Amino acid sequence: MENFLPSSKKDDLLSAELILAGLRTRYVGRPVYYWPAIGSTNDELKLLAEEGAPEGTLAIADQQTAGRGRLDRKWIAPAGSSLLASLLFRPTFLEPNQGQQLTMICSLAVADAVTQITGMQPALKWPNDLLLDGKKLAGILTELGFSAGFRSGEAERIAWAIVGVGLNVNLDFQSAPIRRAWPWLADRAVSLATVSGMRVSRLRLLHSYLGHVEVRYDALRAGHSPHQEWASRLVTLGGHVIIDAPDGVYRGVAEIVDETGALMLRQLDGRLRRVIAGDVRLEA
Ligand code: BT5
Repeated sequence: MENFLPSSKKDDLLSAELILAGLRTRYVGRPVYYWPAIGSTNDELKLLAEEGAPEGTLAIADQQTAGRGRLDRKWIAPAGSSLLASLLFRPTFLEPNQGQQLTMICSLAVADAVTQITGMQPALKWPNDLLLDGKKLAGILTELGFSAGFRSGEAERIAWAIVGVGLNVNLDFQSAPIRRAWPWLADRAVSLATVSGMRVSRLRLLHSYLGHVEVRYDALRAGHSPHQEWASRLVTLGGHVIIDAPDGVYRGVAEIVDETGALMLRQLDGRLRRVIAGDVRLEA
């Protein structure tokens, strides 16, 4: 198979002008900040958020020198290969513990875009992954900033929320250069190009994603929870799982996820444990 490393095809290029030229949204993706290379789009957008950037602002890069996953893990993406995009929300209508609903709508919107542009249907995996052929296609990193009211005792609110998406598009994790550089990803990661056997336009994926985010975020603001749809598409629900959580390793059956995105695990001793964050894998 072809290497799927960067090409000069127009379809594969990103720039603020190209992004804005084809954008059909009212506010999601506006304004757009594009960098050929930057540390992390989430970090840049956080600075912009603190300077008052509006809801919908998009920070996007062709390459990141310090791309992050959760718990400061690294996100790997060679130049020209991926969609690395962060969106700013100011969801003052959400309760402070409902931030995960933004991860839900953006995960669903990435899946919508992949299906619209390639016809493939990725699976969702709790809490923040998209999978194809059982391997990781995309990861989402949601970060929240809180503000307390002016008078003491007032409830704190979500002042800003940044949702960063890393989507593997035109790269082959089995190719020799990528295997050499990141051997641990070869069996765990996958790209749209590998599964479809074709190059996929990052620009078309991005436009589709932003459009779906806007529809879903408008619905969320109007009071429609994405929880049911998101939960119904999670691959791990109902299975015997092992969860590596920040405070320990837990085994059991992943029964449900609640409205806040927490996973309810029926442990081997019958007790139900609520897990807010962690990595889940099916028991072998
Ligand atoms: C995530 O973290 O999956 C969230 C990734 C979010 C990346 C985006 S890119 C735009 C924005 N700016 C940023 O700086 N970040 C966001 P987590 O669940 O912790 O998964 C991280 C783990 O996934 C790593 O430890 C690797 O094992 C694996 N990984 C790294 N790069 C990968 C890739 N390209 N494809 C699949 N898996 C990868």
